[in-house]
Amino acid sequence: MNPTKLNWLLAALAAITLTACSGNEEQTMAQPEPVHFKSGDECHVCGMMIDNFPGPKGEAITEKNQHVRKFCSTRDMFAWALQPENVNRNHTLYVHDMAETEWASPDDTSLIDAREAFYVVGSSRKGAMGPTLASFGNQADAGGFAAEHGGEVLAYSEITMDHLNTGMAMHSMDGMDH
Ligand code: CU1
Ligand code: ZN
Repeated sequence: MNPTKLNWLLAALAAITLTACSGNEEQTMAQPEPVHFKSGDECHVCGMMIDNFPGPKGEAITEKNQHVRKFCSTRDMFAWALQPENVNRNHTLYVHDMAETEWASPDDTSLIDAREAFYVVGSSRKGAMGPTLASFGNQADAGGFAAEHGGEVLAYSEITMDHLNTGMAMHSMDGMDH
């Protein structure tokens, strides 16, 4: 390769890198709206009928094909979202804000962005799969819940598989198709 060509190549590479770095304002695609739960919906992880159970639910709208996955509990939503094939995907995730709705039968008008939510892990309140993560739109509400029912407040990004399994009943992952 002659020097002129090399210089040209380097300049071109630099330009590409610059473009990539200034991608901050890359088009933010409109986030899909939450889908309401309906009677007969089954949990994508465990297969249970979702509306028979108390506690916050979760749902995912997949990044690629906008497939809707519904979960009986925030616990099962995380069990799916933290799988290696999902954890780095930008799936849209929703959970109920338990400050806005009843534990016994969460209302879908209070679905919030799961990635912005705060979670109480290890409280005494049970969801569909037993111990679960109580989800809240704001940290103070999560703190209030933890003061009353025990547990620790964590942000979405702080939650790991360990939080799902500590004190939580293990159950078969047989229904775990993706
Ligand atoms: Cu279940
Ligand atoms: Zn489930």
